Amino acid sequence: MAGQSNPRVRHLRQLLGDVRLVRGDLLDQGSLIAAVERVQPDEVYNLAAISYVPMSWQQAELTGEVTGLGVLRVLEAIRVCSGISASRSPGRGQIRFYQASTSEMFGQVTVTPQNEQTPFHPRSPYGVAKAYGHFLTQNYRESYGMFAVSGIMFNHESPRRGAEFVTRKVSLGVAKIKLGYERQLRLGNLHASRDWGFAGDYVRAMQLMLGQDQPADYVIGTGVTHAVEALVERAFRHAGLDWHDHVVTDTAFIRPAEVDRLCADPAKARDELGWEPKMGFEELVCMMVDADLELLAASGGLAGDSFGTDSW
Ligand code: F7E
Repeated sequence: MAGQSNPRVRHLRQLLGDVRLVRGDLLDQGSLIAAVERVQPDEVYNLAAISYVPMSWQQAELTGEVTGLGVLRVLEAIRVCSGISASRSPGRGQIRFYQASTSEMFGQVTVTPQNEQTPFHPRSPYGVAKAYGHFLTQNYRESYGMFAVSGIMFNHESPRRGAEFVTRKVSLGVAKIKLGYERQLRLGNLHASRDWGFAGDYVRAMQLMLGQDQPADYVIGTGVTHAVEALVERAFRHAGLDWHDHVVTDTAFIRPAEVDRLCADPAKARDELGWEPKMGFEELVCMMVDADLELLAASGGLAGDSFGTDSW
């Protein structure tokens, strides 16, 4: 389903080839019911959200509506279209539902690494809204017997990542500096640590989750964590540059509340789904830098110009 005013729809059309796009809006219950009725899907993946954490402080109410209540509307569309009544009648068929939950729900952790039992302490309106969607997904599974599951995904990246997120901001920044378009890269907190993996590996995990006999939630991450500074160092080194010569810390990119360190314990996914990440941190960072060097060389330095340079 594509949002009604998503500027990336044209870009999506080019990537998707023969895939048919149907409109739906997480703010509009009727549009979601109409989309589910029209498509009659076997599986629904809700990957839609306001997902840039700093934006969620600027637009906290909208984040609650889209990222939180949007999950309710998708679940309701599936429930209504499946003929499941509020009194838990079995309904027609079984549409399987995947909710993109997030490690941001763990937030300020007291236990490392984090698994499916780790308590939540979200540190942003985004994390709070995602926790609502997560519990609601569990609740519809338990209340209505729906096949509804959450993947608690740690950060997952690729060359298609938006340039406002730190991995892509760094890979684009390195490429611009290497090709002589810029001299500086302005970043926020270099000491925060994240468990970064390759998005393609995580999409494989989503599909595996919906292919199980029984619905269950899974933590998906690599189990290895790195500081933003290590990401920066590796990316600049790959391009033959020293980050100390180019990176400037800028308080404009410091968040009102930070999540200092996240690290996944993906043992359940490994044991029950047979899932393991195929790409490690170094390969991921180098791949993203190479992709942006190629992109910028082809576009004369214009790619990504509208992203990643504004503070939150
Ligand atoms: O920040 C630090 C920043 O914006 C990572 C989303 O997909 O993953 C993502 O959330 C870290 C933070 O991702 C800059 O303070 C330093 O500690 O790339 P990020 P995120 O906030 O972890 C989770 C799993 C999601 O669910 C989210 O939707 O990097 N950092 N300097 C910076 N971050 C940004 N964006 N820009 C900087 O200049």
